[in-house]
Amino acid sequence: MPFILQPSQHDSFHADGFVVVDDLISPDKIPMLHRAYDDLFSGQFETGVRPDEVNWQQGESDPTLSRQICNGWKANREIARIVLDESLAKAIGTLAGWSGVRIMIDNVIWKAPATRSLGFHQDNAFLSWFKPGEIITCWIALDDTTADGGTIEFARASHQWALGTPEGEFHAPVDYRKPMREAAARAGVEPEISYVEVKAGGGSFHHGRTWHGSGANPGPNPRRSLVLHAMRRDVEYVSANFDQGIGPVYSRYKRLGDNQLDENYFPVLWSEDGYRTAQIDDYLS
Ligand SMILES: O=C(O)CCC(=O)C(=O)O
Repeated sequence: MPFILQPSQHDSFHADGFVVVDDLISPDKIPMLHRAYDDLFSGQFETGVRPDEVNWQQGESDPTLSRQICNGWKANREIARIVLDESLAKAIGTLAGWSGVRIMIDNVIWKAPATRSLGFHQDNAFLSWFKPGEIITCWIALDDTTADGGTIEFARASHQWALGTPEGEFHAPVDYRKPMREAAARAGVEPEISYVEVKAGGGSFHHGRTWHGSGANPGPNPRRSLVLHAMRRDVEYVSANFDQGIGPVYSRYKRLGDNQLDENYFPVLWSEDGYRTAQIDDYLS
């Protein structure tokens, strides 16, 4: 069933900078996504393509760090079926008022038991390599989540604070909320933290300026999430900023002759006029 946001959920998103939702994906998809996570983090790439960022591998990496891979969709079609979904992209487009939506990147995250935190950040702070450098994110829990199990957390209404520059560590900072607290102080507000506590398959949408991060997972259960970071269809490369944020990785897909993003690497998922990158369906079948 395609996912649809209700008007009250739009209102929450605009007031708070995020909205928590149930049933982004159906529960019967969860076991195969768990198997896809096992494959990706043990170096088995179903399509033969290595994801753009592989930040953790079984047997090689620190077991206390959160496992992270970016653009798992290129390596595994179970991941691709979720993050290239048209209805999630349409929900993002209607929340943002965009007439078309591309995937910027996905984020495949696995907080195993006894893993450390992920630092608070604003996504848009890493995006000056394209313009407009703005994204909206759909975060999907693949396990039931709890506040004390390292779920994602948001600083309410922090999308109204100033856009900062990238600061602090993403993986396992000593004080994972510190950059957010400093930003709150600059904004002159006391931060109010809200946790995404949902059943597997639920999750959230958040604005690219909303401060978010996640605490340690001290408990016995894994906390896996699949994240769709989406951009406007009409974005363009800004080559002067290719060394900023995650630009060094994703500028490698720039075409020689122009600043348009290539749909093979940043497919269009949904458009008001009905356009969607045609090759997606061949890829998924
Ligand atoms: O899943 C998480 O804990 C954080 C994800 C996140 O911050 C992101 O994808 O930008």
